[in-house]
Amino acid sequence: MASTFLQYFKGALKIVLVGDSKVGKTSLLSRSHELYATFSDGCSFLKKPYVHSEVYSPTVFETFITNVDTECLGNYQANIWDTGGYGVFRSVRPLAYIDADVFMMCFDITNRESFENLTEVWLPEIQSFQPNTPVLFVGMKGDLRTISSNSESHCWVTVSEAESIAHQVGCAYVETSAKTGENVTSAFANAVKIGHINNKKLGGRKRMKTEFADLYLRSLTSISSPPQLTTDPSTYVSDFTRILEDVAYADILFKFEDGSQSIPAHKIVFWFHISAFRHAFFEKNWNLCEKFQDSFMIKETDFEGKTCVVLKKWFSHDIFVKILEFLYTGEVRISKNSEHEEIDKLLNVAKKLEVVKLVDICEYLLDVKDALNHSEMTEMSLLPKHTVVKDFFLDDDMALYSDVTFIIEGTLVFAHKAVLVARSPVFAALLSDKFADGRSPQVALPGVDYRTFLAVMEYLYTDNCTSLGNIPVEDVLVLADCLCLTRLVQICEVQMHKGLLNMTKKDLLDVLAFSKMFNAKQVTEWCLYVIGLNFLKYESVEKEFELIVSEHSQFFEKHCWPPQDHRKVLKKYRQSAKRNRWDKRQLTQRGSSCLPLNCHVM
Ligand SMILES: Nc1nc2c(ncn2[C@@H]2O[C@H](COP(=O)(O)OP(=O)(O)OP(=O)(O)O)[C@@H](O)[C@H]2O)c(=O)[nH]1
Ligand SMILES: [Mg+2]
Repeated sequence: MASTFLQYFKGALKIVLVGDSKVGKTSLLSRSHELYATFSDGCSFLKKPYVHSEVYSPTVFETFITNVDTECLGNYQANIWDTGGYGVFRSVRPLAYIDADVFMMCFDITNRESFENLTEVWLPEIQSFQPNTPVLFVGMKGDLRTISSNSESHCWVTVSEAESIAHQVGCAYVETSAKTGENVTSAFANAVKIGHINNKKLGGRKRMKTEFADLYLRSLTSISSPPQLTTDPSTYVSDFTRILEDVAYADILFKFEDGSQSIPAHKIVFWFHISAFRHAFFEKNWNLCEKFQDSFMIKETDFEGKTCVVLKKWFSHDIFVKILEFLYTGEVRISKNSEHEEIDKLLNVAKKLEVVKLVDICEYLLDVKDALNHSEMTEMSLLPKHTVVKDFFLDDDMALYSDVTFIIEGTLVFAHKAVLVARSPVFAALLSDKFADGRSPQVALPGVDYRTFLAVMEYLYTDNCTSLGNIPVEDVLVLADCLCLTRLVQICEVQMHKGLLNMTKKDLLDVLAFSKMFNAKQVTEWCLYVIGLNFLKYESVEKEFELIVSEHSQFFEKHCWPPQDHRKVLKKYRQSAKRNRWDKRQLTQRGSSCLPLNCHVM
């Protein structure tokens, strides 16, 4: 802490914001920076414009000095502390409570639980540490009250309810909105007034006289930011380009009447995207193919084990390659600057074969269609969005055209070597070596859950894993790791890390052991980061903790917070809190409440 900061810090009224995660504490403070000049750059007080963001990032700890304008007390210097609402920060949070002059207890008016937690969680917590510090109830996101059509709004906390509980606690209630700025000045002015009156009542400010005061005089290093989770770039396009180029598992051969070189391909790619071929190959419905008579002809007899399709003379080899590239990868390898003639030809073939998405793209390239949904147009995968994954892999028709079958929990799942081999190095080894005799193998995977397997198959075929929210992400991660699908492991990690901030000590240690076992390196780092922020809490898990610390000593040297000195003070402070147990029953006996009474909203 810079010495100038300390200088302001000693005289300022200390306001601490507490409340559940995501109720809007940090957003309220960002709005306050627009209203009040804040000392944040280390040399001057500045105002910063507020920009509302829907993107949320959790707070661990923040503090700054600001000038709060109040009607009756003038410009009042305040030291404001923002705390993180997540349970996992519980052990470090009290560091912000030391010598607090007033607490702003925040809840989200649209989240009843966050309101109930004011008396269930937050009052007991802060009162055990600071029994003589007054509080102010602050309802957040007041702007949402104007959305009357919301079907859940009948569950929201009403103003009269909030005022009634505040009254029982013996404090005032202010409703604000960081988004619109409504009542923000009123909330802070009230907090200052309440803190000021209480200090006067107690005979002057007690700050810097407590046994913890020297904590503030030492430097408190800032918290290192949480590790950033990343996902490798997709290899879908390059994998599917390889499938197109690899003739090994081709089951169809396109021949050209004009004598151009034949092209081997895979029937499965045509399943969804070209209905003409679907009718022909899968449904054997030749009548439906009649309208394509002037485009292609399917030979009933196989050629080298492949179905032979003869493309009529007017088909250009180069244009057909572009069609195939699109069907396999979703990419149109033609630029907007290409000759109109070439795009026209592609459009013509796309129309003939009824490849609807490609027709859209060509028309866009020819400026016939606007670019509005261009990204939607080019997004392509073997299974279009509306496909039910289960129907695709379990379909009996698919059995005819699959060349590998899995037996998962007694159910047959039909798949295609070409896709599996290109997408997973483990499948590449398993299917190319062991079953090189050309048979359609059946592979039993005992112990693998059926829904988990379908989720991984969906990823292999489409690059998406839409069921991740509905099935245990850990199961998908384990299978992804077994199949060396690094990117899918990372996708699971992004999903998994969200839960880590609200985990109990034991659960977090279990996740750490799990992530180490299954190469979830980013989750491992997150677990260590969270442990680093909760050293005091984890120290009590003696043996297991010692092992973790010795194994990752370098990590903890860098990422342990707060520093050793502060941890000692925090320990002492926590011990003192044990003497101040707060009982919820005090709510009903307002007169005897140990909470200092306050003034009313201005
Ligand atoms: N509509 C609306 N949304 C808000 C308002 N204030 C915050 N939010 C949204 O609520 C989410 C959480 O806001 P934060 O300010 O980060 O929440 P927090 O209480 O600091 O959360 P922790 O740091 O985890 O304790 C964000 O996505 C904000 O966009 C508000 O006044 N109105
Ligand atoms: Mg925050």
